[in-house]
Amino acid sequence: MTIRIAAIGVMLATLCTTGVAQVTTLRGVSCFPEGTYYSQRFETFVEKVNERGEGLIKINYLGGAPKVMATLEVGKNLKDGIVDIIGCTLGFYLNVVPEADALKMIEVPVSELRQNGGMALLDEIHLAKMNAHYLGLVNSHAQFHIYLTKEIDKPDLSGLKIRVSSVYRKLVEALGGTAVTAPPSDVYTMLERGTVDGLGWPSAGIFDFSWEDVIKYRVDPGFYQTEINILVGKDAWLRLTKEQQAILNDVMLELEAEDAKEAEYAAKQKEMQADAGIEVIEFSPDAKAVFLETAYNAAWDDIIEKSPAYGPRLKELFSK
Ligand code: 173
Repeated sequence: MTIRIAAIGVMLATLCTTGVAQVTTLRGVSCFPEGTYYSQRFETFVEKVNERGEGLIKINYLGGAPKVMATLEVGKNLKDGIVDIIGCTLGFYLNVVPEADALKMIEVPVSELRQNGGMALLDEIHLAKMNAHYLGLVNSHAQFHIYLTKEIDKPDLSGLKIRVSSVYRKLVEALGGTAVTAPPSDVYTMLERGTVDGLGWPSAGIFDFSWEDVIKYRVDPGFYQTEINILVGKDAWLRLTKEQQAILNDVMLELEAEDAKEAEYAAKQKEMQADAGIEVIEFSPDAKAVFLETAYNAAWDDIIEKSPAYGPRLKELFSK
């Protein structure tokens, strides 16, 4: 009797497995190490889709870079169909979509981009260059900073080597510094050994990499705006039914709607930096104005030079 019940159990389990096999599975990767701050929104996205999409769609989260693949290869792997959905900042896939650099210049609410054609343009660009559908972005509402191991008293980085992603390259160069590209996972050793004298990074997330041990200063003001984009490979997207696509879109919109909490988190992280002994370097009002003007002009000049076709339109749609 017991054996017969067990046998029925096995049969049922097999039937269920056959049902589950019809679920569409997408392979997902984050451009940041698993569990770190800039992976967390994507990880929440994955959890919500898997809950909501049970029996219909499942994201198989493979983990984050550099463990599952090199940071600067995630974008290309999406383009080539090796993975299907990624959470990634522009700086790590600029080799595939140079125009994505403009994402750091978004000054209007993301909801406005859904109305004014900005999102549609981003989708057009990502489809053309990356073979990817632009689902949306999170982690907006916060800014980037320069962090240093050496003190400066004006916006001048002459003689200093600064770790950059493409986000900060032109600014660092415009301020006379030497820009050194490296993924976050390499930065601790570089700071410790003095290979670089600082880095560009947002207000949040430095504790994920223990950089507070080696960083001494944060330069204020912050500049540009952070983002993590959620991108789906075109082939994977087109394989989905309308219902499956709607699950991805709905979860995206939900995360977008609660994204304002990012600003509070950034403020909290700045307090934590102060507690950890990181001092703020603040410029005089004039120097501050020069710093910000340099940051914004260096970025837009570069974006428009890289993409005369899309650059001016992006500027128009993204600026206040
Ligand atoms: O690596 C970076 O400094 C970078 O470009 C970035 C962007 C968004 C969040 C975290 C880091």
